[in-house]
Amino acid sequence: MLYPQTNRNRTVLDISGIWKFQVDPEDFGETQGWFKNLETDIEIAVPGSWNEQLEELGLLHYVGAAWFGTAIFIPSEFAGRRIWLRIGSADYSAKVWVNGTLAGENGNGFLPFEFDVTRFVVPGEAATLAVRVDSRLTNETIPQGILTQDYADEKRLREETFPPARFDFSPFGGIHRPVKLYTTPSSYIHDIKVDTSILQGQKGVMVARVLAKEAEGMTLLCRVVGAGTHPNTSSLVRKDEATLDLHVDDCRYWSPADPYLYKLVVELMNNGEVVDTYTLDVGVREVRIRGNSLLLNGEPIYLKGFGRHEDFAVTGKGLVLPVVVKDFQLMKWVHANSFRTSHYPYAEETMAMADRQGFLVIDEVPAVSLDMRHVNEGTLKAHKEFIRKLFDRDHNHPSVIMWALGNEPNLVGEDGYCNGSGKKYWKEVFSFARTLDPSRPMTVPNCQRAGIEDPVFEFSDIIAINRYYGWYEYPGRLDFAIKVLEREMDALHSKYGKPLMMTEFGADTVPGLHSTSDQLFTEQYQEKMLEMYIRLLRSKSYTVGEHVWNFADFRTPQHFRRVLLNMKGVFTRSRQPKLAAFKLKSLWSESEKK
Ligand code: GCB
Repeated sequence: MLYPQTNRNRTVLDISGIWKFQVDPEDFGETQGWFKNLETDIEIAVPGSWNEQLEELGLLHYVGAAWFGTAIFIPSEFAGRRIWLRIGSADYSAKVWVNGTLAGENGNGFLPFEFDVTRFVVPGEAATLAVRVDSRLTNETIPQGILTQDYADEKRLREETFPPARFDFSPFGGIHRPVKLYTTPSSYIHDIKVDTSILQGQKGVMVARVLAKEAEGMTLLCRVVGAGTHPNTSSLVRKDEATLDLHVDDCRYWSPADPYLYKLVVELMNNGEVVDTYTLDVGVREVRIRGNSLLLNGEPIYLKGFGRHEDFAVTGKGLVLPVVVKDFQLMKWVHANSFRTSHYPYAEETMAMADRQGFLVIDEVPAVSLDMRHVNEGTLKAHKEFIRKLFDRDHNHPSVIMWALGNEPNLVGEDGYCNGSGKKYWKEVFSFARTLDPSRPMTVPNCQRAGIEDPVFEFSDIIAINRYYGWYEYPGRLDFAIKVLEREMDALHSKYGKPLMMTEFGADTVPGLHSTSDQLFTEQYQEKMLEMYIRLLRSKSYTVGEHVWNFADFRTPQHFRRVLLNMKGVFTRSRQPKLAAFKLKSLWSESEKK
């Protein structure tokens, strides 16, 4: 799916802003026709979560349906063009009406969706937009949901959170990314997928698969703009498609040290006229695994960085561009070169910035803490659909060097997971994902509880582990914790013979709390624990990365083990550094792994 862009054939209009809002806990909005007229005085910012914005209306923990409405004006210049309505994300599902008519639905939170709304609007006239967002999750959604009753039924009352969630981040609801109208011509470039590889002698190859609609027999012209030499290529559109091979001599490869982006200009031509244009940023790079190493353009690369969250005070999960910029600044300051989009796809604006800033990204499908006892055919179907849509959205990002197809299955220790349900499930998920993208390594971060027999290890290209020895286990006993960890890492490596990375390790830390001895929650304890883990990881020849949990403190559902936030951030929720930030900065400024 292409990100909307304004160029000589296309126009984008951002219609985010302050919209009308109404919760619908009884779920009668649709039968009462709220999509025709949303009568309310309540206002809300789009993008933004309702939870903290409207806390005073009792919505901090609200999970359910809610309505968003706005009046827009369709510019006269849109006449004769195809008009699209695109929502960057709405969590977790949404139904959209334009001028009172249903335009479509979407069941994939964290992902963009769009509808051709040309027939519902009149250029030069006003129009109304209504969106019903539902933040409820079920056993058949990705992520999976949980109900209050389930904790009792599963005899896990001590684990009950409010609101209930299968994961450790607040289930914020809302329209979380920008809403845009954009136009295309009636014959248009619908999609472009570029695969890149490198050849001996500083040569780069881009293979562009272009999908063009209503364009049978037209010509696609591809031009590369940037360093080196690169002839133009053209191809006829047959059955909506064309594949173009572009060769770049003296190619400047994309890497964290030189995140060089070519511009790939694609033009749809009819009788010598340019009918549509799209310009895509392309980084030429190749990711491989060889032996114990992760290679970028043939060179070993070691990942230093964080598991993160999209989370900020008041705005919740809503996209705030200054926070995106600040977070990249802080990651650069601390000498991180990578991050994982734990535990869901991040905003397209963030992914594009990672391309430009040279960050290596592990892009995660929100199959977080899947409970195999509640997984059924519907869950598997939803999981595959999510993978297909995420791969589709993020295929062209050079920054995306690996997919995480989920996180921490078997968190609650289901019987039979390791030698039964888990193996069958993950085998299916991995082989499906590999048919869609054979070029990138794939993994699923494993939780300690699933142990070293977790079937995800067999299918993963890189062993990814989340470990909290010294925190949830062996609290305060760091020397012992590190010994246990080392034994386990060595056992994993000798069993699977694959590169290993630590995708999570960390300690909750209250800023301002200090101690001269090892004491949980102090800034010294976090600093010491992170350093001990990092020194161990670097002493092993088979490790390829260290991602600290977490970049910044983030809001979680209520539970006695969380004081509003998960406080494992190296930065506070408002992005102030804790002591450990300075330690990481010094450890990560060493250029070599050891
Ligand atoms: C984990 C989860 C992450 C939690 C973290 C923690 O293993 O992957 O979502 O936030 O532990 O702090 O408990």
